[in-house]
Amino acid sequence: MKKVLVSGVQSSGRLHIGNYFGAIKQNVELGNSGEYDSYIFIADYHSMTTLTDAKERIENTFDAACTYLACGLDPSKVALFKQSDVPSHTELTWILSTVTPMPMLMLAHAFKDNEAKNKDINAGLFTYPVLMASDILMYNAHVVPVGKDQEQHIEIAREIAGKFNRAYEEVFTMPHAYIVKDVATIPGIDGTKMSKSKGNTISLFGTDEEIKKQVMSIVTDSARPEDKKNPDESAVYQIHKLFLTKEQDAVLRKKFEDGGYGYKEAKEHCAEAIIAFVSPMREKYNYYRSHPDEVYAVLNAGAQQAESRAKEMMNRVRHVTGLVS
Ligand code: AQP
Repeated sequence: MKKVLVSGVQSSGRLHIGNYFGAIKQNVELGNSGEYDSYIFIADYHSMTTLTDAKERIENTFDAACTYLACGLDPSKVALFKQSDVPSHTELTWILSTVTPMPMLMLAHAFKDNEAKNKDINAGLFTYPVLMASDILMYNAHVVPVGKDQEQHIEIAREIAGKFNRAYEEVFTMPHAYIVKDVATIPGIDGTKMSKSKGNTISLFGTDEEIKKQVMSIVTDSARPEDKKNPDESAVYQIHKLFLTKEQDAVLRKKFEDGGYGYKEAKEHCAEAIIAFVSPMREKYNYYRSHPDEVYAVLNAGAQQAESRAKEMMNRVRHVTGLVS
């Protein structure tokens, strides 16, 4: 039997190059390899913890599907689906929440960060890691390709799986995070982790003008063009190198280290590299955006595949918990 791969992306905003390098790229490569039984979902239930605009959620969900297809995801090898098309994710969430220790959720980063900022925290945000555990355990995932920020959530999913298996029967497989070290945390234009919610993103499929504007806004220090610069402390370098070969990267590093390479010029080169890289994918993206029937057909087929697997799992879970005899 093939190992199972599961991953998701929230439909909480437009996807950015952090989402691409941190997760989407690996999801597409591993999924298309045919080595795994792959389930990639668009996490619209998750997006409800931060987004209350229905039209925006529909648009973001469609846009995420177009993005995955444009990035090369092969729907004949990967079930691409909308999370809420498989409503048993929420039933499993309830069941798993009954074996989840509250203190563990209180240590989750998303909860702690928002609490520290005195933000209004809804119960959905607090129990978000349980929904994520349900997304992963539903399919008995072995591998979950994600960015570094999601590592803790995979740990929580493992804990919950262990608690359930000990309380009832050995139902769930232990999932493993698949994190590529070099791209674990892509910085945003302000130098902190690129995030949809922080407005510090470079859109994956923005127009040339949008990409240029975002890149020209990358925060830099006050070094003059002639000054030597430490590439490892520069978000311009960190972002630009994502689009380079090893050899090109070495040349860019040296330019920063030698001095005589101003930030304005560095940003212009960075924007050119991004635009050259995304242009062919963006053409496909525009194609899918103008062919919604094709996109929804992929999502519907993916949902059927996921639903049939989820049904098997829920039958088992209902039996071992005594919800059905
Ligand atoms: N900056 C990043 N570097 C590397 N990986 C990243 N990911 C997100 N940002 C970076 C990875 O992308 C996948 C999908 O993320 P998500 O949409 O489910 O939610 P997120 O991690 O919370 O992403 P954002 O953009 O930061 O969204 P908001 O602002 O809504 O919280 C995940 O695998 C994630 O690790």
